Amino acid sequence: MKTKTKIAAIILPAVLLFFLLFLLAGHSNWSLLNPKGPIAQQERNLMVVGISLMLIVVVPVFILLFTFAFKYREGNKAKYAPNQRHSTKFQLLLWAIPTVIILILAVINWKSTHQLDPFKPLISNVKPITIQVVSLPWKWLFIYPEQNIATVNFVEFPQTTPVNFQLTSDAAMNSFWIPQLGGQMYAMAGMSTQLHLMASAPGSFAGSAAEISGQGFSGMKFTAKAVTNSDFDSWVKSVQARRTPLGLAEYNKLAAPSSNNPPAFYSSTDKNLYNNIIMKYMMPTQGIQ
Ligand SMILES: [Cu+2]
Repeated sequence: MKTKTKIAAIILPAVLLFFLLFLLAGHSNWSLLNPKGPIAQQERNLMVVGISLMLIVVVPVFILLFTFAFKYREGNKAKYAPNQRHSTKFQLLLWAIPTVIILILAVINWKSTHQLDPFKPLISNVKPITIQVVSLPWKWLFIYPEQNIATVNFVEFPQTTPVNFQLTSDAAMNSFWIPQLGGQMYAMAGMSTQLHLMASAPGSFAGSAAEISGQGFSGMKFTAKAVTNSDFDSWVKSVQARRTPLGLAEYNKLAAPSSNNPPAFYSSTDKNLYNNIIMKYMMPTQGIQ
């Protein structure tokens, strides 16, 4: 190998490696690489493992691309072999590496797809909390059936407690996403989906609508706040103490289109509100009119 080829063969992988390390450094805005809960952590690891395995093919391909272009450039006296047709060794290598990588990826993905099924409750000694989520145009409504309160564009729950989100929509289909806690889940009218998440420590996490749903979509953001158990209890009491019940009239106002809604808090809700919203699309005469 000539000196220049050697230099290229060292610099190229070094640049790629540096870029990869920069990506993995966990820049604060890159929430997917900065997980704050067990589900998001496993999903991040899965992404890193998958990308690393694929780089085993991608990095050599790019190194070879530049090496060949440099070696067989005009004016260089590289060996000219126009009758070269077949190399069993090379063919074996060419097929074996991707086959092994795909087998490893298949096993890892099969296992983690079942392990990280969003509908599967998390294993924990702590009693889970249920929060019902309704996608409205263009805001998120959170109903706490156990605490009998509701909020808009703000959701609070205790840390290290499994959160059982039940999701539906009283409008177009949408996607509920708290990137630092886990992947998205669809919210669809006339049915209820589930998403099980948990925060490992107190903190505020950005939540959004990950599916374009119309005019006010960009303002359909919320804060997900994880707090200690005692902080959660006192927060629930403070919301219950407000005199702002979420009756049918208030709900219908909320369900009407509006954009960039600030957080709102309701001291009580109708026990069947969530089910009625679903039934509205199943049996129109039984649900909310
Ligand atoms: Cu799809």
